[in-house]
Amino acid sequence: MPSARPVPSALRPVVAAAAALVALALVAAGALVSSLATPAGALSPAVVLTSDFESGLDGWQARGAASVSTTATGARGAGSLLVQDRVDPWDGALIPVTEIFEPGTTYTIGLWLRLPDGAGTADLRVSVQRDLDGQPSYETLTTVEGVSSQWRQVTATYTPGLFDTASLYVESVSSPADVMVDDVLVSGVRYTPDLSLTPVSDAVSVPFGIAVEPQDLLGGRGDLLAHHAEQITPGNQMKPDAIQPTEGTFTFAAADGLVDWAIEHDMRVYGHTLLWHQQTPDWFFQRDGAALTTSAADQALLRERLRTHIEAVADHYRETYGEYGTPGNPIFAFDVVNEVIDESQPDGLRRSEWYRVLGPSYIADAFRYARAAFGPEVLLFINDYNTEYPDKRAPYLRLVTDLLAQGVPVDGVGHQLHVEVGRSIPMVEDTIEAFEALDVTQAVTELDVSAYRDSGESWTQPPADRLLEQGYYYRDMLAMLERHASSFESITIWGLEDSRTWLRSGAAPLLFDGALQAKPAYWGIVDPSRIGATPTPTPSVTATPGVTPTVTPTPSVTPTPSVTPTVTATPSVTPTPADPRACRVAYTTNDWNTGFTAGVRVTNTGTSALSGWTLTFSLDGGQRVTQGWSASWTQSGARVTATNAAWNGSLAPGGSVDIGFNGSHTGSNPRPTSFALGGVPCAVG
Ligand code: 9MR
Repeated sequence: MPSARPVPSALRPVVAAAAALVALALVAAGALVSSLATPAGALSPAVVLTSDFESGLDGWQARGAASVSTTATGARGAGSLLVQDRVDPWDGALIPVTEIFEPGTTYTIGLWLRLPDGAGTADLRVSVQRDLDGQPSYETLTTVEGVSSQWRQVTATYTPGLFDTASLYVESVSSPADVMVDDVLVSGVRYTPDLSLTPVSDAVSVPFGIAVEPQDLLGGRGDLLAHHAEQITPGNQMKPDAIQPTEGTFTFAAADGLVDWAIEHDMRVYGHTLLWHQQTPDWFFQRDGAALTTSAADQALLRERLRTHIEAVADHYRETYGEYGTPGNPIFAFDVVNEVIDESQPDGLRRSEWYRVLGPSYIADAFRYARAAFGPEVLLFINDYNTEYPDKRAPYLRLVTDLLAQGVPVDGVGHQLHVEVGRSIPMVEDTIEAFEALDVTQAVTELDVSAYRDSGESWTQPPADRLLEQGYYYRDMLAMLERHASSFESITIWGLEDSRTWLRSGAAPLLFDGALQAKPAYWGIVDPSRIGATPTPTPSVTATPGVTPTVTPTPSVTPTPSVTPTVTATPSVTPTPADPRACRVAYTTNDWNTGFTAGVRVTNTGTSALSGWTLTFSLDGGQRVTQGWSASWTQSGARVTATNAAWNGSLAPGGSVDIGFNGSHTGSNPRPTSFALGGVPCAVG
């Protein structure tokens, strides 16, 4: 089956280079790595575009104010494309790809870039403009920093969403320097999922959902989604910036595309989100361009904007699909407020613009407006991340308890569960149990499990043993959630397949790889026997050295009891005469562009109980701790100190405590290499 449109006859395939690019695309998609993956059938890589500029412009044109011509100097052969007369960063060179690209197919784009001699350096971008229903969208495929007069080879992958017209282009971040382009080669691969696999929704007793973007509905991705999920959450399309970019202008097209698809596939929709501190346009918090104050008039204005926004969303979906709770309308739940907790604040509430202008009252108001607008059939959720950590759990629980006591219509509590392999599952269960005491339902709203334990790890694809470990983690997490199934309205995973995660490349946090094939993570949920038993006992078992020598059972060979005492004597097994003050630290992080969440598990591997402890380590890459939990955190230069909270100071031999923090970094996030507990160096790992 051809994976993309035929190569225009004018374009000559460059077979070796194409094969290399396709191989790259497959590695990026994980197709060559996951040993448990069903073979990625029906892969049909095809070169869809080549331009070597040796006999003309090969269909390339000027974009914006620029002019284009060919030069005699090529990256490898003779000839390249020269872009001149640029004024703005978006002026450049483009090639129309309307007839070349197909929505939902994954393309690998390779090209060479440089600046002319003497032009200094510039940060360049390879981008795509897609126009749909008269609305342009601009997507950066890759940014190439510091391009000089040396040729640089660039590779990017890209999966277009729907478009009426589309163009591939080269631009810059800011400099209008002249640019040279050569040897452009684009190949496409259409991946085909295995639809004979058991749907995840059949294996999970709670309604199972996946968060999606419009690209996830197309081609093989759409087939995969329809096969495994029974509800979707729009990843970005229902956020305030998507729905009301300027005051009074409502744009529902992208969100409606997702809802229409859900209806066609008999699925429910979980709405996300009516209020957030991110992805909310500035105009919400301004009057005539100036920041709103806390005056009664400004407070009334912001409250009115909140009410208007919520009503507009509710009215739109009622008018379009019928009353909520009737068969035509699939929206059954909505995140009303997202991420309003900040455990480092005395009142536990985030200091957002909402809070600055309105104080804490906006939360109850949002729920009341939502109930009035949506009616009783839509479940109203509060949603947050890191809710498993005790320091976050406490203010979350307090807030929901207070809201319920005031009669505020909160129906459900969401736990995002953006975690990494190894984050404590018992801690998650403790949070679930804490909320089971309240009159609310619960949902896992954004589960994903990064394969990276910390920011020191980096790879194109996780090693096979880590993917297996991730499979065990999903298995254990879902098994725990199943024990609480009656407390849950739904369980949603934040993304369909690894190539489209919000996490950094290589995190591979989802159930399917970029080639749409099942990973061990899928089998961990659907049929754990396919990934075998956990190979080694979990580290906490080894923490009690006195217990280890129960290697005794050999006596069956010689039943004479006299043999036994010699067995017990194996003192060499017991680690050196018990150290009263030994410790071990496991440090994991979940990274994004400029920030990270770190989980730190401290285990007392010594023989004496601690009452009160202090952990020290260094962040040597300029990282800053922005917010910590389950300990009192301070930072001086690179040195970070965490001192126990009032409730977790006692640490028995073999006992562990989980603490953590959010941090910022500026591009690199090296992990700390040494930790000390009360000044005593700890084992790491
Ligand atoms: O998945 C979303 C990603 O595409 C956006 O760039 C990002 C912007 O803030 O938001 C992501 O979704 C977030 C969700 O809305 C709330 N919880 C955290 C999610 C991951 O950042």
